[in-house]
Amino acid sequence: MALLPILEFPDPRLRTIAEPVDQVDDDIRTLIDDMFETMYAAPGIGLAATQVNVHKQVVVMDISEEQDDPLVFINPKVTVLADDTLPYDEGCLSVPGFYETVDRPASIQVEALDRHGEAFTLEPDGLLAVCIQHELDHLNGKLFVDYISTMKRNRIRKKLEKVHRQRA
Ligand code: QAP
Ligand code: CO
Repeated sequence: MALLPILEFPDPRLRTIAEPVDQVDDDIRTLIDDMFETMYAAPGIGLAATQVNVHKQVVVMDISEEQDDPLVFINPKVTVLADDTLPYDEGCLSVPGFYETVDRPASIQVEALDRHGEAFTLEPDGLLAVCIQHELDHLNGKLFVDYISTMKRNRIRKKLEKVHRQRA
């Protein structure tokens, strides 16, 4: 197992479009295990491979209080089922310390492969629905800060750039 470094906004590598996984093999399962270790250590509730600079369509998630309900989504596809939306105060391991309200579709269906390459379908609601859409955005190079005003996004960018300078 390994802790992986997490890319932070405004790192341009977070804008990379992830490739589909063509074979769910042991290398992918090792990536998944390392992503869970990294997410649980943070701690976080969701992590996309993009955030650890691996540009494959792999997402791990666990929204349970006890961190005992790991979910894996490989090559996920989201279908919007209805036009109702849910506002949620979102954060992101790649935008540490900042939270903003984002509106997303509330009723969705998700199709994906699990860690054995088996297809499954979910109709999540609430936080799970929000989190899956947030993580799928990462695979498409998109961040939650893209949904807020340019002024707010630039303020966050400047503050994080300052943190990164002071770290260096
Ligand atoms: C995505 O986010 C998410 O700012 C997952 O300092 C979050 O795990 C989707 C985290 C909320 C929907 C709603 C954030 C940890 C973790 C921080 C996370 C921080 C430390 C964020
Ligand atoms: Co995120």
